[in-house]
Amino acid sequence: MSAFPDDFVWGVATASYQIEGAVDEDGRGESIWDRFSQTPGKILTGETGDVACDHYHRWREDIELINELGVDAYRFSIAWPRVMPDGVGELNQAGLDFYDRLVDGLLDAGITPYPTLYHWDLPQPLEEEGGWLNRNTAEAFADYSQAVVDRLGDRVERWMTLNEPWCSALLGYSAGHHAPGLTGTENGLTAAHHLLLAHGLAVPRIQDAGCDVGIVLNMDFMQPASAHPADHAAADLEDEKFGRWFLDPVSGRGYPEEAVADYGWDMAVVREGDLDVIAAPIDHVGLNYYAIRIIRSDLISETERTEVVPAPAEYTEMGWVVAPQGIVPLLERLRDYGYEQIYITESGAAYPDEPDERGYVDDQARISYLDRHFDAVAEAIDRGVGVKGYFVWSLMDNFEWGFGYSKRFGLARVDYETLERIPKASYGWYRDYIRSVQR
Ligand code: IFM
Repeated sequence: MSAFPDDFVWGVATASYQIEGAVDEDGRGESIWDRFSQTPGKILTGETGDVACDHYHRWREDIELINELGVDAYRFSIAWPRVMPDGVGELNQAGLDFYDRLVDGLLDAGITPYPTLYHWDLPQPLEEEGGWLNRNTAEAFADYSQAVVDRLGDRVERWMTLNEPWCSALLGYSAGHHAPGLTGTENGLTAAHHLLLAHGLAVPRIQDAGCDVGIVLNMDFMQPASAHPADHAAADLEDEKFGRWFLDPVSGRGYPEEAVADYGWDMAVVREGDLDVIAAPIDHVGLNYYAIRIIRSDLISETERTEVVPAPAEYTEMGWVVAPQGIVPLLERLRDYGYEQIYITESGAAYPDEPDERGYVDDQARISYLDRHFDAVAEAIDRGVGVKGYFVWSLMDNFEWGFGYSKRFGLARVDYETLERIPKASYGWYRDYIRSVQR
């Protein structure tokens, strides 16, 4: 018998800038990712999301692709600059119309829409005012969210505010690997706080419209390299700086103290009442899970390590460690924090797919990855975790941020010359898997 309950939601996920293209059409404004990807040297391959998968024009075909997969739900994101080109003020009705048609098309096909309001494509005019370093951006996000929910909330029940704010803040404003490409720890932490504030301000607005809302956090399981207490302490600290930096404040626990001390953060941007706003009760939480990280303390030498964890045997093309079991403690933590409605909002893998002459990819490695991760989630459910759904990343190959189109996560291959979508072996496998567990 399947461990997955009858109402378990099987889905696939994408994000606006990664698939839509049509960056200049129908009144869409510029986003920080347009600016960043068009700046020489920022994207490994020199590519942009100008065309991407051309989903903006091919959305009907994509709904077909989702429908034939037999999933219950589709997670996508709304492009803020398509809906509100300046980031504040006037709405672009043509942009809203696009998502309106998409939602109706999904519902007609019996697929439940799970939109995310922010998957990294901030309107460039807001960046000119400081972007996420500017507290006003948080207010702007709440206004934008309300405008979208006012239009779609009669048909969309479940919303996500932010996708992976760690990436927006730390990769975008601290490491410079993502748009807008700024650097400095202080910048990253300021951006993180304003992102969290944006989430907290948007939550009651969305709930007041009668909808459910949550946030999507990325978490890796931090595996100590050995039984040595120093490795354990290093893993705990890394965990605080990554997943818990966002999970704890959202859950009413404030910022993790050891990480605050380690950063030497003065918290000057945290105003009175902010932490209460950020802790606004949410209806569900999304976990994006890809890998574990093996953490070694640099305070001890190799000879001091006993009971060493074996070196990882398996990696994806991103260089991420394949470790399905790592999802279980993360899910148990979410349960222990009091969450009863948990979604795996992303999980999947990039592999060096090799198409045959017809473009077909026999991606057994991806099938094995998914199969083992589904088993791990089933185990977490057996242990009493309220996992309600699983969205595979991704429906189709797409623009993988700083890596351009060089990394492929799709269940369907995209031929970037013709923009044809060609289902891979994993697409058929996932379809059959869903049928088998739903029987
Ligand atoms: O492609 C990304 C997605 O946009 C956010 N989560 C991780 C994926 C793979 O890197």
